[in-house]
Amino acid sequence: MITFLGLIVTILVIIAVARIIRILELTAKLSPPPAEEITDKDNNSQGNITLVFLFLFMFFIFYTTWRYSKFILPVSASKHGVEIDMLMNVNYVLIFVVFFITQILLFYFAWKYKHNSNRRGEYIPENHKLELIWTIIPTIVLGGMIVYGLSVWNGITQSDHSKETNVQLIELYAKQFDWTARYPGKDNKLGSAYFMNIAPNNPLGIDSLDKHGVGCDDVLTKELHLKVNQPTNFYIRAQDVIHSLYLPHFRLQMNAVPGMTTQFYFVPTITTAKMREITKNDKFDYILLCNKICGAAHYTMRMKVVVDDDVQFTEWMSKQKPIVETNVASTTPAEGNVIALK
Ligand SMILES: [Cu+2]
Repeated sequence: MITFLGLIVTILVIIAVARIIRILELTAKLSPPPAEEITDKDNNSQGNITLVFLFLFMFFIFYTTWRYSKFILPVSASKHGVEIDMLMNVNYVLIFVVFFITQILLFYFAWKYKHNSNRRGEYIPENHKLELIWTIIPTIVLGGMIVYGLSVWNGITQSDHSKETNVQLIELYAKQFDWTARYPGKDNKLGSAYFMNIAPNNPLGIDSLDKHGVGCDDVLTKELHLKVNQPTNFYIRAQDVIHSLYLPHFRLQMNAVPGMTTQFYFVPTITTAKMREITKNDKFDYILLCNKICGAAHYTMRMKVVVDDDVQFTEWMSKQKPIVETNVASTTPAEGNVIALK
């Protein structure tokens, strides 16, 4: 009897559970689960968050600019660098003006035109006038910047200095991973070079048959000394891969390419001593860096640069020894292969 009653109770419980499930199914059909409804309140709070973001964004832009301004290069130490700085500043002004206008409008519009159930959006499929304005103005501004930039660059690199007689010639020779400077000595002429002559005692491959080179008065140094206000012409060569001669304080950069000689003419204007006063840093030194990723030890490829006044430069130069190894083996280069530095 108890077994029979137990069976009936079990069956009734199963039926009851089945009915409850069915009831739940039916009620679910009557009222579908509430969709993610976005209310005006949600839109307002999201709109306000975009405004908060705008203020934080602007605050951090000014803060980081101020915080890291110490890493900005000091005043240019070369004559042409002043023009480069001017070009940079004009670019900065333009970029910042456009940046602030567009970013402020972007977040302001997101806040002002957030969805509102009492307002309908306006349908504007196209607006010729607006499109002309935002095409023509940037075209004129960017075109102007390109012309301005090119004229500055051409003025720096393509001026004719061939008639100047007091130009200091210096060869800068790049190889993995160091720089060597070569001064022409009293005759102010650099001897020619040929890569087959490269040897442990002739790292630049200078041609000993050339009377201006080995056996003459050329000087090799591992520190670059420049004379203040002295027009200087760098001849730049590389032994192995492309390097780049980079003197950030002089706003000067030129690639060093194997097999050819590149040049850069400039006038240093601030001595190391004066720059130490300007930067209020007793340990300040100019530096020459390689600015092309040229191999594993690329980051070590640097050379100290010193800008001397006349007296200091003469004194330093008098301590340097000319190359006198006249016995450097020399191979007569095939025509066209010789690198003549004149
Ligand atoms: Cu390099």
